[in-house]
Amino acid sequence: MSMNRMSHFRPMAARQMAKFVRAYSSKEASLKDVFAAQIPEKQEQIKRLRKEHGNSSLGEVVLDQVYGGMRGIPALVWEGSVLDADEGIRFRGLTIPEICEKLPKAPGGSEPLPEGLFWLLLTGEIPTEGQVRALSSELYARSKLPEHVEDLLNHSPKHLHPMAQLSIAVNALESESEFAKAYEQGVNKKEYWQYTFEDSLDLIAKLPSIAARIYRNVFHDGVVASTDSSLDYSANFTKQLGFKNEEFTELMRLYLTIHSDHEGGNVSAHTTHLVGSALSSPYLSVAAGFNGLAGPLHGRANQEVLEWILKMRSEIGSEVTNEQIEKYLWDTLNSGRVVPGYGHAVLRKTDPRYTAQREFGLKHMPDYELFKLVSQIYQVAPKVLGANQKIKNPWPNVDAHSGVLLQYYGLKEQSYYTVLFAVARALGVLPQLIIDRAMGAPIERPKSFSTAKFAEKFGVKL
Ligand code: HAX
Repeated sequence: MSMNRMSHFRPMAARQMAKFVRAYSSKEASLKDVFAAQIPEKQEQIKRLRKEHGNSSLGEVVLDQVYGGMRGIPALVWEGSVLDADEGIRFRGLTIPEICEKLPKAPGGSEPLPEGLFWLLLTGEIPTEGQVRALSSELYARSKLPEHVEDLLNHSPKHLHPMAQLSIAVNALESESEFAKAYEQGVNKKEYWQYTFEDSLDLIAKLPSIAARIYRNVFHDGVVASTDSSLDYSANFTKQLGFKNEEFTELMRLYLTIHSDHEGGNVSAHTTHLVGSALSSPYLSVAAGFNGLAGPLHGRANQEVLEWILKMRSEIGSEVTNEQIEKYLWDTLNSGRVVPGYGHAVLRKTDPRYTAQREFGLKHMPDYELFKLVSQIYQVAPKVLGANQKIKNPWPNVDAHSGVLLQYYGLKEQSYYTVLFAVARALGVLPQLIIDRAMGAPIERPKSFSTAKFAEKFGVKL
């Protein structure tokens, strides 16, 4: 947005609000109109809830939760999705099969368009086909990278992990932040959400171009294909990565949709929210979230899984028996490492994101040897992990499956996999950042105590 466009924003006066509401009632209303029209009612709902229940208890917090990574403490507001331990994720109340059915598809495609999921997460509404096409075009129009970001990536050493390169590039986009510029000019806090919205769309639009540049620079010839205004977000992304297979694009649509959001407490979502609560721009907030996603216990598990599977194959050979898998699992556990792709801080059953990817595999590559190996590990691993009482969830998570699907289509560089996760995660964390700014969410500041203080509280002498 230019300075000219910026000067159009003033505190949302009744006249402007009426315009948003009028636009909202049109069937082809833009995402911004739809969201803007919802704000007063949502603000009112929160105000009423807090007025009536501001002092109601949400339960007790015990010491183990404090030392145990804050597991289960209800301490965050996250509108886009809620995670149930047994059922898995629901996006605005819809399960993965439901969103796969209801969200608009590409012409001739059968997987959901992630642009549609972004719309759903921000507004709680399923967009029309026309609205999603308009959003795809808008993202296309915003996708060009500033030269200095391209230069930074082109000068990054190839051995620098792709996630570190991604983080650098997203931080460098701060130069483009309309939110940061508006804040510097003293914009009214009621308008924060509008600049956050503009930055969020710009960032989402530019992420595939950044990710593709990293991929082409690190693993290929450094040449990134141009985008095409007639294509959707995922099709332009796979084009830029250098892939021509429509089935791979379908996988990307599913992949970006199901990796987007997993409620607010996971490291990448919580970090984005936390940093954003200090009114850092969407670029700085999301870059911080990506740094968390890069950890092996979180998003990087998708890289670790592939490495773990490939190592198993190189040690045992391509014909692997269940007994050999069991031994390999025990060897991993006994050497004090985790089995990547298994376990979860909240889930207590097979992750439906794993199941969605398995179904894609069954449809498109049932005889692929690595797909079959993942299925075979699924038969053995829960029993081995379940034998260890302290592991609360022996079932596979999203990362147990994603890598082999990518391998099948030729995206074989596993150190790149978390970058794909990151592109998807931005679609989940940015709606909440926009909502936070529209609802006037405060800076986050929980209370901490030293161990000595906790002991003193319980009358324990250390
Ligand atoms: N392999 C070995 N040990 C495991 C394990 C696994 N897959 N899952 C849990 N454990 C261990 C924990 O390390 C912990 O051991 P210590 O008490 O010695 O520290 C113990 O079992 C209890 O852990 P938990 O309560 O069951 O699980 P947490 O909530 O502490 O941790 C993790 C959840 C996802 C981090 C964990 O299951 C794990 O490390 N899994 C492997 C890595 C992985 O797949 N991460 C991706 C998760 C999904 C995600 O965020 N994707 O991005």
